[in-house]
Formats: sequence, structure tokens, C-alpha cells
Amino acid sequence: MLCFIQIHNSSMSVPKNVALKDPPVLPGQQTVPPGLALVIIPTFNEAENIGRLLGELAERYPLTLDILVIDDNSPDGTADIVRSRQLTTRGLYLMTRAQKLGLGTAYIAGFRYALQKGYRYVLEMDADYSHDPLVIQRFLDAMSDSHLLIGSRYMNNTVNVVNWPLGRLILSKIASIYTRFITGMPVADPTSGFKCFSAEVLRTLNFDRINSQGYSFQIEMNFRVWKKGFSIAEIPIVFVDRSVGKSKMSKKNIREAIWMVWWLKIKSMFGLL
Ligand SMILES: Nc1nc2c(ncn2[C@@H]2O[C@H](COP(=O)(O)OP(=O)(O)OP(=O)(O)O)[C@@H](O)[C@H]2O)c(=O)[nH]1
Ligand SMILES: [Mg+2]
Repeated sequence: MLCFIQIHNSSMSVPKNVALKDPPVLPGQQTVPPGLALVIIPTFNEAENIGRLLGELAERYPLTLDILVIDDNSPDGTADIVRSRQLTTRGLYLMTRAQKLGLGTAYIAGFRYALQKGYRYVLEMDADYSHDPLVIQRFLDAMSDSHLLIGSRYMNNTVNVVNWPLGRLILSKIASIYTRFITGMPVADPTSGFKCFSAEVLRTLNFDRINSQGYSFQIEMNFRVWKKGFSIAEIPIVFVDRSVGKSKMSKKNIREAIWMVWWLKIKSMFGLL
């Protein structure tokens, strides 16, 4: 599939059309200051959240963090809010895609961008305030010893989730247990979407092979990193359910996660990952 995306930078230069399949990563290419981190925030209809979140991130991390929002043509004008923030925010970038193409492809487009620019650490974060911006500092502090650090809701047999309906919590817990049981991956919260990769790890992955769209994208990324022999660490986080905007979670996402863990397990057993 060839689909066009646009990247707009904070200096508001003329947007440049680039294909979704970005050019191959050039090893050692360095266009950002050494050690800089990038947080990727995928958005679809997050107008009620994104402005406040960007303001808070810019205030807390004025020099240590760049931000890439990947918006799938949200009808609610999310991208316009980002564009107006760009006028006053350093290091804020916007990638727009023509239609809702899923979380997985959004993150992969962001990872390719991060590697091409030479960021050292790459974070994933939701736009809906389920992830506390303060935790980013804890990720960055711990990354010198880690390759993949996951913000975990379920460490040490605790549950750190606020305002989730019981059904949603049970579903998430069952997904974690199911994933651990089938894959053997030693991760307490494999579907968490608040995490930080070192660029070194991302560079070893073949993004063209990643298939997941929804929650299983998180499982698949963890599994592939783990199977490459990298260690995965977790830090405890508190996850707060969104207070505004709508969830994009669907039954399709759940079905995908159920078969994806088997697909990953079987592929890895035959060395086809
Ligand atoms: N670009 C892009 N972003 C998406 C897409 N689907 C979801 N998102 C964003 O991904 C993040 C997570 O989505 P949510 O709907 O909050 O999903 P969730 O956090 O797993 O589910 P809830 O707990 O119900 O909120 C949010 O920032 C969404 O706006 C998509 O297809 N494209
Ligand atoms: Mg959410």
C-alpha cells in the first residue's frame, strides 16, 4: 500500500510529501543533538487532549525531548491544534496521514523517522492522558541501563489502574497472563503502550515484518526485541482511564491479539520471525 504522509516541523516550513514507506535508514546518520529523545504520540480525534498534553510536555522537557505527533486526518481538528502549538514550541513535529491507518503503522512510521534523524531514545505515549508525562523523566533516567523499558501497570502482582471499568481491567489482565503463558516472555504488562526503546534496539528490527495493528502491536514489539536477545525491564506506572474523548479499542483489536501471540510463537519456533 502506498499512502502519502506529510511532515511539518516546528519552524512551519513548507510541508514535504513523503511516501509512507520512508527511505531506508542510513547508519550513523545524525541530524539531532546527541542523546536527544523523541516521544511519538499517535492521535485520532484527540482534540480535547492534545493541546494540554503538548503544553505540559514542552514545559517539563524543554531541552531533553522532541515530540512527534502522528495524526490520521482526525475529523475533530487535532492536527490544527498541533500546528498552532508548533508556532511556540521547540522540537514539535507533526506527521499527517490521509486516513485512519492504525496504531501499528503510525508507530512504525515514527520509528523510521526517529532512526533517520538519529534520536537515541524513542518513547511511545498515548494522547489521552492515561500516561503521566512526569514518568518520561523516570524512563530517561533509567535508559542508560536498558534497551526496552516498559511502563507496567501490573508489576509485583499489583494493579495500578484508575477508573477502568472492571470488564476492561479483566480483559487487560487476561491478555497479559495469556501472552506470558503462550510466549514465555517475562513481561508483566505486555500490552502497555507507554514505553521507551533505545535506538540501538529499534535498528535491529525489520519493520516490514511487523503485522499487528492494535494492542498486539505492543506484544509483537516486545516479543521481537526479546527474541533478538535484548533484556526488557519494567517500571511501575499508574494508568488512568481517559476522562475525555473516545477509546479506539475495538473487538477486532482483541481478536487480532488472540491469534497474534500464536502466530509469533509459531513463527519463532520455526526461525521465521
Ligand atoms: N494515528 C493514529 N492514532 C491512533 C489510532 N488509533 C488510536 N490512536 C491513538 O492511539 C492512542 C491510544 O488509543 P486509545 O483509544 O486511547 O486506546 P487505548 O488507550 O488502548 O484505549 P482506552 O483505554 O479505551 O483509551 C491514542 O492517542 C489514540 O488517539 C490510529 O488508527 N491512528
Ligand atoms: Mg487510551
